[in-house]
Amino acid sequence: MTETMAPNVLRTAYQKSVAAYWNAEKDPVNIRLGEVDGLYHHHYGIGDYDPSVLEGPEETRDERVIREMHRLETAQANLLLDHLGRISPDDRIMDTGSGRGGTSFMAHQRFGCHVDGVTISEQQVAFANGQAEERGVADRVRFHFRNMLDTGFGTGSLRASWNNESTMYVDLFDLFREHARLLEYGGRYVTITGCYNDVTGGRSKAVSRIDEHYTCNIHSRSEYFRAMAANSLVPIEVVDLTASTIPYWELRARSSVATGIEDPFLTAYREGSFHYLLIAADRV
Ligand code: GPP
Ligand code: MG
Repeated sequence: MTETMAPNVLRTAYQKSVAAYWNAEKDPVNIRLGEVDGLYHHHYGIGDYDPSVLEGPEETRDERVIREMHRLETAQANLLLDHLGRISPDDRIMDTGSGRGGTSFMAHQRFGCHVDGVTISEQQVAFANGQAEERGVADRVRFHFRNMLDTGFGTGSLRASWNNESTMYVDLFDLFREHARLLEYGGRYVTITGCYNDVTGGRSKAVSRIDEHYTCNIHSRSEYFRAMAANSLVPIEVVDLTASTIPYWELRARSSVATGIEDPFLTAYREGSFHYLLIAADRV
């Protein structure tokens, strides 16, 4: 990919603290699910779980639940990819806040195109590039230690880009300015995100607990549309996934890999102070 060097990846004390969190992260809720089939996700799940995973022999219940949670997380990434539009093998697309690479590898499997992932965690870059080597796709799927607000990639070089649950670490106006710069005319941007509800007011206690847990700053719903409109990104589809992510959190709360953040998510979604949204937009 055409790129200039983007030095000073970590520019602020805040960005350094977020990088430190992800460099140290080895949570079973992510590692054990990734081990199911080698796709390591850093996002949540959608769809109903099969209740039979909670029944059956006690000795194998844990493994059944882990597999089922992983299946719901993979379904979430597939839904995001369904909204990227037509991508051909020569196209370039970007996974913004790429984590351990799960969505990037799924995108490459589906479209056969070039995928560049960016993350401010050097551990995640190393892990995901290792996976790309193991999968034999390192010539097409690459991960970079870059700041998503200033990637250094070429202007107009992308057919599509996305943030799968990573917008809550950055200012949305700065973020969408960079996506708009990178996307070609008519290119597609997609995000799946949690946002707080303007109708119920500011951050609820449950939303604040989620922010505290991940060191992030969840934005309001309206902020997404203001920041897109200001940066030549025109929404074409908005899908409220709140009802379809609740079963994932219910199953996760009963699993051996629960982290303690399950109750705040369930409370925030059920009380209506928080939504799980997919937004797809075109660059004009
Ligand atoms: C982490 O996924 C996701 C975030 C930090 C973004 C917060 C998302 C919102 C919708 C507010 P993960 O898979 O690393 O988290 P966990 O370790 O809890 O599974
Ligand atoms: Mg996870």
